[in-house]
Amino acid sequence: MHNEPLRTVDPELHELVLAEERLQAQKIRLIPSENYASAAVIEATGTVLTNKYSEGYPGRRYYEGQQIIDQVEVLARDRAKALFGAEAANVQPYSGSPANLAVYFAFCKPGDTVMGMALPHGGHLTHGWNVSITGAFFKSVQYQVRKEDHRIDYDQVRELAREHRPKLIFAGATAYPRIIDFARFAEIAKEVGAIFAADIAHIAGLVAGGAHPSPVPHADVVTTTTHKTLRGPRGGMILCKKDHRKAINNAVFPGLQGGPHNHTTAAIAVALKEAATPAFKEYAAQIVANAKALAAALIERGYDLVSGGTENHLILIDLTKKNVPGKVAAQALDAAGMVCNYNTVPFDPRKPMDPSGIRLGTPAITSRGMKEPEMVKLAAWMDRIISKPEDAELQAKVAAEIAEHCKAFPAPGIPIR
Ligand code: DSN
Repeated sequence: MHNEPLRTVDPELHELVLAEERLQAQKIRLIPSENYASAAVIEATGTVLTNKYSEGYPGRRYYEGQQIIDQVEVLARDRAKALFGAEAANVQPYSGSPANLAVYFAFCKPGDTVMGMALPHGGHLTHGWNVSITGAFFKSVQYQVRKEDHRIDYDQVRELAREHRPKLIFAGATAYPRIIDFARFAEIAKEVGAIFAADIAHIAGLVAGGAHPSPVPHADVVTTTTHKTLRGPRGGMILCKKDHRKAINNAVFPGLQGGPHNHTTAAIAVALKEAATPAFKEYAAQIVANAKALAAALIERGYDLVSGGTENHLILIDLTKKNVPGKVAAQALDAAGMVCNYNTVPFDPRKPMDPSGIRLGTPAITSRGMKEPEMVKLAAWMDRIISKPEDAELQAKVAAEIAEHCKAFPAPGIPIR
């Protein structure tokens, strides 16, 4: 029983995995935080490293038998430091939210003032939004984008920081299509004596591949997930200046977590090795080129893009002028083989569960080898569906066209069956 394959032990679950494989292979996946991990990354996550407990850090563990695990973690840590040019790295956070919580725990006490970008303006829940523990346990001051151009209002960031003197300032976003000026944030943080944390979860692959400026020279701490543009397993990572290494390590373990997920650490090491290759640099540049091409093709078809376009991997469309709610559009697109998510747009008059926009990203389709000509086709497919979101027959027809189209672009990590 213990050595039988999944298909024998649990045919029901095995069939669900195969069905998800088919979905991921046949659809154009446009959620900007998703990707296709390579076969090697997936293989590393499915290894016996999952069997081992290793609370502590390499050379200082609370369990014996760490001869191999220590080497795995050191490899991942060293590769992270080398790839991003960081003085210290912690590869144990279970994902992005725990990584961010560790930063709060390292530098703040409950009730302290913190600053981050408001969620409806593109920030993340853990940057102090009110429904998150980070908004409930800290006094959170939220900055926004400007109404006229949807760019971060750095003057407002500075004014708020001078007024509220936060302990910690977060930069980083989940729905911001523009380059973030990390040097400017660092200047503001320095002026008010705050710790500057850059959350690069969305853009870590772009930073590693040289397609977005790096926060590492400017920030005290940099947090990231490892599974978005970086194309690793689901996990998290914290880079920091060496003066903060102890505080960050203590905050992750024993502060927040128990044993690290060693199979994930191994897969992060693999992803970091892949991210150090010339091919990854090309991929990072192509993500941005694809996003720009898709944005241009959508603008040509009369779509209203937040900030007027993109400089990174994502696009936010405000569908107000098209008279289609974001949720309706996202559901129609999914039925037609294009998976995205509905999303608030800055100053959205509608509710988060029924907002005005949709969010698109190019990392996953770039990993499949799609380039600019495919972005023009994609905009045409999207436009056909959004123009008639109630037409189920059209959705089925486009879904079949897309499934056929996808055959020419095999998805990394998915066996061809
Ligand atoms: N849930 C992620 C995203 O989709 O942007 C952020 O954590």
